[in-house]
Amino acid sequence: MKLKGKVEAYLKSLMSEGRVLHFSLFDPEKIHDLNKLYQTAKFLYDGGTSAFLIGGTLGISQRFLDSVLEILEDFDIPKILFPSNINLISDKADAILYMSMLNSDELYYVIGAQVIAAPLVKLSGLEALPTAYIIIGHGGTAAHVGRARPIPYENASLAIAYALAAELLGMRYVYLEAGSGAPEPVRPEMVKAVKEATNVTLIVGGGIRSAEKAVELAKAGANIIITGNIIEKDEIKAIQIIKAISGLRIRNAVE
Ligand code: 1GP
Repeated sequence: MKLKGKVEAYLKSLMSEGRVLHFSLFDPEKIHDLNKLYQTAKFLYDGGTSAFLIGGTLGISQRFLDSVLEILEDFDIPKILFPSNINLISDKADAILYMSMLNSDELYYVIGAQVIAAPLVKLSGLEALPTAYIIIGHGGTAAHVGRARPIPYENASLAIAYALAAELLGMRYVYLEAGSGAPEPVRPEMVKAVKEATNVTLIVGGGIRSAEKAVELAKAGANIIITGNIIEKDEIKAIQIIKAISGLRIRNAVE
């Protein structure tokens, strides 16, 4: 099924039932075997993941990105780009998190890359999901490369201010990112505070490694939970996370 142009509606329809979604993140830079990618993708798809997110911080070739997307084509869920830079764009995906790293000190990550990529995104027909990317706490490689000034884990009021600014600017998605492999994920207190203060679709990722933590964040108000590292390290745990949050029905729905 071609989902280009229908991704946001698809996600909304799931969320309107009170579902919390799970996106499986694949970092092409860490994929060494496309057969293995297919097996893993099938396992996650059969387990009930809602979408595949494709992205990473370090560079990869366009050809390899296309090969990864061709492998994922078999699965009937959205393939969404999660680009760290302008090289991670392919019309073989359905949609793109069209992101601005709001707490970067580097103008390039706030608006520069977006300007360079805009004509290409338009031409590709990719569905753009306007997303505020906000780095929290540890921040990982994304914080380092993106020259972020991470918001401390406990500073929920600052996170609210950023998320509100994003909403007032018209962004429909806010991604609270603790960084891939972060020792501590975003705290539920911050997720709850941001959810209560805004009406955006709230994405939370970075350092989520257990079903308990994922459920805690979902109950706090996350609409979409992202996991990346755990998929590479422990597929069974990844499935447990998917199953745990897909069983939830929460009145977090975005209006
Ligand atoms: C990173 O939020 C994502 O951008 C996922 O983080 O790899 O720690 O799951 P993990």
